[in-house]
Amino acid sequence: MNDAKIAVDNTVGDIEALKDRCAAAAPRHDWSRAEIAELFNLPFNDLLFLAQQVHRRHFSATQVQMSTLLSIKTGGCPEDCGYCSQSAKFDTGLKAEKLIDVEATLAAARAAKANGASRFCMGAAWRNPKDRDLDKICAMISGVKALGMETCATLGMLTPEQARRLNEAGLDYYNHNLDTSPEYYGQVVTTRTYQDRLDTLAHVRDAGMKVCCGGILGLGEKPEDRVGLLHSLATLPVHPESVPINMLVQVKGTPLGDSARVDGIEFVRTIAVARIIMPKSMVRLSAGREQMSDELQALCFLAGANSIFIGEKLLTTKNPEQDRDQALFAKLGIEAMPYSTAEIESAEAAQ
Ligand code: SAM
Ligand code: DTB
Ligand code: SF4
Repeated sequence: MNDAKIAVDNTVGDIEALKDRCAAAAPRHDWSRAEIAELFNLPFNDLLFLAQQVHRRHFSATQVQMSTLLSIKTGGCPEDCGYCSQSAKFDTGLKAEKLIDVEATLAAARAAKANGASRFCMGAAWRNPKDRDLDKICAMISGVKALGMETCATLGMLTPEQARRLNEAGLDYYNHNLDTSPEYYGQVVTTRTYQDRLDTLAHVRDAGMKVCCGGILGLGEKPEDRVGLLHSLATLPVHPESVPINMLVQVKGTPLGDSARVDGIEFVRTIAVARIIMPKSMVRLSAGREQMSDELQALCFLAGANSIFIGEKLLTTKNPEQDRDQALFAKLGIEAMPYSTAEIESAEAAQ
């Protein structure tokens, strides 16, 4: 039994019937918080068995999609996200840098491809991009695309017109996280609202791009907030094709730098519930792998995570070294998901 059961106001009734619905159903967009809480509350082995069934229905159980991140504009951000090394409001010792050159970005993308990444994600520490920066960003996107990689960017809030320009330049995915539940969001970020995030996600979708949207565990949230985050994601009109689940990387100098670490089993449960309720989405085991044991990562893959970041750096913090990752993949029999498979599967996720 799970010791830390989540209180459910409105029980869903027959748990066996809920399990059957999860195992059989096409993607649903009408999940209730009570159903999601009941999934979190399942005995761990039942939850993982269910997640495996759902995972194997839609994906190869041994293939993992691999992306590499690059910070193209670092630090000095006007936002106050309580977890972030890049906010100008906190003294984290990070050196701010201007938007880098197109050629430097393409060199990093070539290196990432040579190391086995099929997707290249460019991140900028902005509240929102300025229109004048977008020319350079669009040149980066079309250059990376021309290398035969999928493209992803995370640049903050977008207007509909900016989203349209990025789509035209060949951007496949836009990453914009909801981070936590709507109720807890204001404890983590005060310089923008949950609705601001949802608005940008709608602009990305309307422009025709795929959505990469997830959250962070370890922000001091309650288990109910993890239910609330997954509920927000799974009730979007279209499920995000990519759902990053980050474990907080504690950064000294940020308000959340000393927060309590998330229990590993609770983290795995969150991955498993995400897999079950968004069955066709890539669930990404994102930040925090550096601090995880091989065994914890193996449980995350068993729970249905099928996408990761490779490369020794995330944006500003450490990711596992290549040798450690390669040894782990060899031990687990994991192989890189081919680019074409990832493309087809993400197109299906949107159905
Ligand atoms: N400025 C843009 C924005 O906030 O949308 C893009 C960059 S931001 C670094 C991308 C995402 O990284 C955040 O939304 C957050 O979910 C995640 N992130 C940032 N710092 C993190 C940390 N210390 N640990 C885990 N995830 C983190
Ligand atoms: C996401 O959800 N995780 C990635 C990506 N989207 C951009 C970012 C993780 C950042 C971790 C902290 C850092 O390296 O600065
Ligand atoms: Fe800025 Fe993004 Fe960091 Fe928030 S998460 S402070 S918006 S870079």
